[in-house]
Amino acid sequence: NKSCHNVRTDCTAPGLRQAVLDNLYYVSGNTPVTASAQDWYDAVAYCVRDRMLKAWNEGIERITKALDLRAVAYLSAEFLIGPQLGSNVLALGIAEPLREALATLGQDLDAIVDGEHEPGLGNGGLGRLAACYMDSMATLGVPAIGYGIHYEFGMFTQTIRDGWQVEMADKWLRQGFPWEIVQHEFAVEVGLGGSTETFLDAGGRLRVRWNPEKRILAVPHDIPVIGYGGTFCNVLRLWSAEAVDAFDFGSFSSGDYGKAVEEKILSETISKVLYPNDEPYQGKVLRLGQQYFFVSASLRDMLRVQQMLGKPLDTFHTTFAIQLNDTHPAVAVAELMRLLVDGHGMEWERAWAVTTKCFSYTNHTLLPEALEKWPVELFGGLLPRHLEIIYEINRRFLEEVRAAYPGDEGLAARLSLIDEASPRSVRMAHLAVVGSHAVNGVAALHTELLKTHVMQDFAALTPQKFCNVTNGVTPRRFLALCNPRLAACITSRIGPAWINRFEEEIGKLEAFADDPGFQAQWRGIKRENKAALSALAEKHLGVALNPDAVFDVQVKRVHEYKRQHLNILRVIALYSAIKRDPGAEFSPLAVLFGGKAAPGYFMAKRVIKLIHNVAQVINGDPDVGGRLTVAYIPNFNVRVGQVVYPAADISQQISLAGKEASGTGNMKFGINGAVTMGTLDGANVEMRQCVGEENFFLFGLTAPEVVEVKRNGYDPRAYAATDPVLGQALDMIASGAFSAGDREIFRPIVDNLLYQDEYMVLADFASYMHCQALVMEACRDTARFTRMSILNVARLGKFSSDRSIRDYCRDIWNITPELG
Ligand code: 26W
Repeated sequence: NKSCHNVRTDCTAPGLRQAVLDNLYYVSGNTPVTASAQDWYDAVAYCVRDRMLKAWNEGIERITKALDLRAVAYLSAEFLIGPQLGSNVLALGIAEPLREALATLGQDLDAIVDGEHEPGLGNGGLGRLAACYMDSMATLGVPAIGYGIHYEFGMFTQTIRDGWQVEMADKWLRQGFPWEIVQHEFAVEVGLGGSTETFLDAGGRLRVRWNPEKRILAVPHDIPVIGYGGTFCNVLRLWSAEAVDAFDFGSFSSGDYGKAVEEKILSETISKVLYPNDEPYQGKVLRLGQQYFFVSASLRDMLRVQQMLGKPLDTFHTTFAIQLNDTHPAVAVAELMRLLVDGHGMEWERAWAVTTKCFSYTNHTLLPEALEKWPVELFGGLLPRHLEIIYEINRRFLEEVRAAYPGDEGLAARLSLIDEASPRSVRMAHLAVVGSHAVNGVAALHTELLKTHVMQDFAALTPQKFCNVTNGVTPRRFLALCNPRLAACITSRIGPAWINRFEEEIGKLEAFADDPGFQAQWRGIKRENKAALSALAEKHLGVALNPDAVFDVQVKRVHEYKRQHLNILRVIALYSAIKRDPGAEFSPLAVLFGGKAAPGYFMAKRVIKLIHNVAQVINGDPDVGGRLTVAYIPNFNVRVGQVVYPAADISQQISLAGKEASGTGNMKFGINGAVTMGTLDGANVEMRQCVGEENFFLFGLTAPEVVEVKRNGYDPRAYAATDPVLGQALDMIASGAFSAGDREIFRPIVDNLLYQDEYMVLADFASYMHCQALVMEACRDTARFTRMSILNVARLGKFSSDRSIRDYCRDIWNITPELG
């Protein structure tokens, strides 16, 4: 109806055109003549955001009005949401009219979408998982709020200088972020430090009061998360820290301007920067401050909703199911107890019942060095009241343990929330388990290992708490959006329902696995995607990648347990084989790497340097003649991933069995038609079950074999001595073949492999090389390999995050999705 044409809601091409022009003029102060690329982006982003606001406002009302509704509160220190414009356009279904509208203005929608600088508010898997789950909850109609931190600096930008990683600050807000709405009226104060005191309340009861030394203002920044179809919208609420008072007028008036703003600066450091270390955690007080800051603000926000609904506090768990994404927000258990007991005078037992019914905890790692433990002294200095509460939770918990297992003091010590070894410390995973009604691992193998190793005592004590929810990824961003060619091809055969019913629909593709016409189309698309990635590599790296080569890719954080060095040893062995017999047949292979190393991770940074040096030698060797190419894609992030996954033929998932909790990159590659070369680790195990063993390239020790070999005394040198291919690859590195004769630069890597090799690279090498030969053979048989690729997509329906969210709803949250 043209008469009620509305510039903020109209989704026709002319309406969108007018909206963009209006924004350009009234929001950015520009005309099409003066507008920069950023101005066009902003104008389009605000135009798209306007069209989300109906669903957005209905979403807010839903949570704050419905008395009988249980919402998920997803607590996560990281949300790696990726670029927003493209995914929101997809969800609203306005790509075509918007493209047309922009074309009439001489603008290209794809170029504008590609120009977005993503908010890097996460390290890797855990943060991206949180974002996929937000997408699935909105798509399935699960009312949810994501609570996290509005870091001023996200994940660093990785640049490469002379083969070394160099970190640069990521000031992602420099150009503004059109998707967020600041909600000052919902700001809350958060205390830190100070001491506690007891007092008698009006009813004559002994109560405790915390007198924090300082207070910080937590200000919510809301980002809408709209589901596919555009009708259901949730919110991601990220807290940023501000000084309670802008500055100290006392100091200001007396002329000490520096001191006047000091407090402001100190307060704001809380949300200043994302810690870029995943895994080995560092006991830094600022990190604990960040965790408590966002947890406290979030719980107070939830209690505000509870009170606004007029519901009594002892029904709080009927309003919110609170999910702890790893232990980073685990202090929430103590904070909710404090708010209920100290703040509202609730009896301990009642408060504890409410608390445990609210919380559930997802564990994301088996690595012992990643389990968070805070020295008691540090913890008590920052959160004195919470330490007392944790002691009380522990006292009551150990009383139950001792009643159930009298005389077993070893068991009590192992289960205790406090590690008595010096320095005494708070075990955050134990706090999370005791304070939750459900604990889950992120893949079947991972959950099994949790129950039998890392948490075996807890599993024996409360077996009913433990369950598995295998991770998933959103097929919207990681197929429909990032691989439009393949998406259109799939839709042309099975219709579009796979986009929000992936698990149910994608299997229909299997019928076309051997259809020659479909196969040719499939290969053509892969080739176009490879050409697109090649163009980027050419532009940014000056490396020529042959789109007819097999693209073999490993992109993920750089970690010894993920074994990028196993991959590069394989590359060196292939190179040696070519050098030995340059005339032998060798089908073109491009081996691509990408990923960031934690800035303080010595070995990981040296592995990055090694890969670069190997690349330089191989790519420049005329004997190789371009048949083997190695490239390192810098600054791997969500945006880069969206170009890389669609272009891969082979996905490298080669962690030592028992170390990778799940992996999610494996799934992103798989649903884009890459065939996995991998170990029986994390979700690889289940992916292989789904695609069939003949469509998966397996190698390496199994988790029980790893334990067995280590028990018998693992000696990496024995492998180097008996396998000439391995011995030679190591010798080449050691002798300086990739470092212009410098024998020192990579000595730490070679020595570590020969004398320690904690992640058993040498033990798995021969099996990996054997597997490589099978891969090359399979790739030569085009029809067979295309069939493998199609079947990988068709049979990975289970790995949609929609399935994961349904699992959480049914097994943990007791919530029924409103859609689908
Ligand atoms: C305390 C420092 C720290 C920071 C982040 C420790 C641990 C983390 C994360 C748990 C690391 C992470 O991202 N883990 C990954 O989580 C993914 C989602 O479940 C899994 O797929 C990966 O296997 C797991 O390594």
